[in-house]
Amino acid sequence: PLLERYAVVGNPIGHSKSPRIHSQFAQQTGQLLSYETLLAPLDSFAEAMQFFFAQGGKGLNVTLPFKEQAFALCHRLSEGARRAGAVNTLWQQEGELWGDNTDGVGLVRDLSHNLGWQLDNQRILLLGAGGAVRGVLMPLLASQPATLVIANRTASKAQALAADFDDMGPVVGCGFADLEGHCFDIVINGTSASLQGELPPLPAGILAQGARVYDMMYGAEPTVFMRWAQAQGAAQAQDGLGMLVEQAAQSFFIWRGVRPQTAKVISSIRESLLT
Ligand code: SKM
Repeated sequence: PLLERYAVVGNPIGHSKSPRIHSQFAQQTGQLLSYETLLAPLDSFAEAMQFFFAQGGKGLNVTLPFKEQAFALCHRLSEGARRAGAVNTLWQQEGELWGDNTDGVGLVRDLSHNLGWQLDNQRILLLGAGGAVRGVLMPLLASQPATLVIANRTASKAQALAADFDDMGPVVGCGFADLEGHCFDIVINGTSASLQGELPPLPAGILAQGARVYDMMYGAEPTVFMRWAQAQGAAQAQDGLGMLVEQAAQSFFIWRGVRPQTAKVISSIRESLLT
């Protein structure tokens, strides 16, 4: 085929913005490629993935609920993917399946490059202890926060996660109630609560003066978490659309060796959310 094929695989997958993002990257950089959505049956991710590559597919993004399965199927992993225990970017090289995880790089790039938030020496709070949080811990710790606290409904899960990464920097895990009396410069929501319109039970007063808040979720409207942050006096509250576009840019770079510009793509996807 004339166009090299890429896709994002998940279940469900209809909501994915990845095809729009990657076709804008391709257009902008003059790369000839196609990028589609691929709905894999819940019990047949491996088969769907193998079929895609057998048909000549060049690369896949992987989204929920298949990132851990993708990780397990890879022959070669980046350090980030190994640490995350999850893969969102797949490609083949010399007959082997390679995997990386670009979510954390995407988050850090959105925070520091796009938003201009300082990360080093900051007190950072991460909410949740699931895959989304595990996936971003390595790049976040690499940006040298003063402290990184992981808070979760089940404290033991946050503590176990922190223990997996404490060779990389000052990270601890706790329950939400344990946050009482502490405050943070940056708070990042990685719970899926936002999706259901729910708020993690956070004590008041955890935002330091001038604190900035980030929700990994995104949508047409500010998330409940962003509204909570504004009511608590946050200096800024941002959703996760920039992270989505930046993780895509990093995948595109891995596959094509070209780094696309993201600012215009972020605003164009933002507009499409509103219509
Ligand atoms: O990690 C990303 C994935 O690469 C693509 C995606 C999407 O298309 O919605 C979301 C995230 O899981």
